Amino acid sequence: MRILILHGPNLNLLGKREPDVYGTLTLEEINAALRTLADELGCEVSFFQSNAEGALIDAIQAASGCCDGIVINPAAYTHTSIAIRDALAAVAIPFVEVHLSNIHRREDFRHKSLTAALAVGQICGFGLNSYLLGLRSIFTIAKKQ
Ligand code: CA2
Repeated sequence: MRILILHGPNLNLLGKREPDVYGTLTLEEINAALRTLADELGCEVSFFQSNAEGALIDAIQAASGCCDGIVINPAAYTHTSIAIRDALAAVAIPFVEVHLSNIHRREDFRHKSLTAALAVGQICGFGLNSYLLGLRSIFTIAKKQ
């Protein structure tokens, strides 16, 4: 089983800026923790981060036929990208939407997600654990399919 972990724009800055909002872990440390969990679960994981909407869409399309599940933090594109939503709908791979922060207790414009309605579920507000819970959840779903 193979799970794709997708990180959206600016998440490459994790650990370097705004630690009060997003914590002190770097993206590399988050990916390392996900790899450790994937080894425990017995699944393969691949990682992709981009600041570009089109590159994220290409990665979603490329997952078709090779990935059984997706954990995605679309970052700011959560709130704006119909194109990412359409790509997720087109590939029809089960996915979990994750966020480090609790988007529902932040600015109003972060309350809306264009992708959550297509997701198996949304996990937000738990920092690294949002990703780890996301991986555990999508692993369980994908195993049943
Ligand atoms: O809480 C999350 O995971 C978000 O997806 C993070 C996005 C934000 O636009 C969403 O509303 C919620 C922002 C990611 C930017 O990450 C940074 C990390 C360090 C410094 C600056 C930005």
